[in-house]
Amino acid sequence: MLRPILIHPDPRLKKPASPVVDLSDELRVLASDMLETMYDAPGIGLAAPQVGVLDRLIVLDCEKEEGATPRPLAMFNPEVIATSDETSVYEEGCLSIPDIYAEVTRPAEVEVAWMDADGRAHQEVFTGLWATCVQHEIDHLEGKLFIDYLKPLKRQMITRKMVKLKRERAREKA
Ligand code: K1U
Ligand code: ZN
Repeated sequence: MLRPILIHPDPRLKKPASPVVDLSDELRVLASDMLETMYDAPGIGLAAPQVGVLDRLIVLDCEKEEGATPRPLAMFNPEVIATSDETSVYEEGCLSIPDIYAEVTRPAEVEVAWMDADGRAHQEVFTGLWATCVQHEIDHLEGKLFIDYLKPLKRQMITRKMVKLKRERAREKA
């Protein structure tokens, strides 16, 4: 089932999410819905707070090249356990901030630990777009958006644009 994606500004996008303690079927359904919603958007990642659920769950698949084998990942309680000193700059976007892109500098490599939908523990080093995306998604779990890395004036301009967009969308719906 597709879930509606919250648009910034929304208080649910600014709150830290809670650790997942019990892996319930409800959470497995949420992970599957989030992957469906991410592919439909289309996007390469999605965090539970973006669909209004304040649990520490993210999904991602950065194999976006034509003909690449999909690699859908659902990560419960993801944690960055190591970062490289080397950084990389990527023009990021966000499904909660449509049609806005800006350069963000982050560690080029990150080691992430997480639990899968069956409760199995994983640990992996991510590089390239995977590293950028997994950090962007884990930020969502802390209530942090990529625009929080920008200068305040730029951030304010983007937020005003989003307020206008939300007003227009609400008017279209009525
Ligand atoms: O978290 C999100 O809102 C999803 C976001 C993830 C992301 C993108 C770029 C850098 C870091 C994190 C997106 O997926 S935005 C859409 C997007 O990047 C994309 C869409 C279709 C094809 C390829 C990329
Ligand atoms: Zn985002």
